[in-house]
Amino acid sequence: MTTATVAYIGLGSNLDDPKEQVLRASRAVANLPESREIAFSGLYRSDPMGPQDQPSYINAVMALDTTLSPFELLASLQTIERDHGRVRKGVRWGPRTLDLDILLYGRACVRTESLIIPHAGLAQRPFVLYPLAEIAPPDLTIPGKGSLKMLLNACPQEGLERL
Ligand code: ROI
Repeated sequence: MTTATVAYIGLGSNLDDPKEQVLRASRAVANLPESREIAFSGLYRSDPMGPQDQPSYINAVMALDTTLSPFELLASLQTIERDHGRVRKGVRWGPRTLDLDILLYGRACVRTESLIIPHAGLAQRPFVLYPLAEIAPPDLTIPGKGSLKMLLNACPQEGLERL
């Protein structure tokens, strides 16, 4: 028997009714094979990190119990992104209809071209840390980055609005 791992998925959108995009995507993630939703954070609105000439974002975080491998999970999330109208334009940090990121996969550390776990930007992003803190155990530590509490203390909630 394969034991399930708790993976945390970050969801984000700033185009085509972002709130609905995030909610629709959360249902698709919850329906993935070999996977069960454990928790879903509230929705958060924030100004774009990066180029400012784009709409504000809606973000949330989901906890998923899964026996999919990190790479199977990545492939599944990319399929959902495509099915939900994401078009990859060349613009770095440009607007997107749907962004699904593996933030954490148990205590795994993965470092490849296509996948980095824990997610590289996690520690600097209030729109990831605050929804994560809503649904994660209070004593969560992020492999290689320290305790979630410490990361929250170093990352002001400023500009992040819980809907
Ligand atoms: N900014 C916010 N507020 N939320 C996001 O999800 C987000 N995603 C991105 C970039 C463009 C870095 N900025 C973001 O990919």
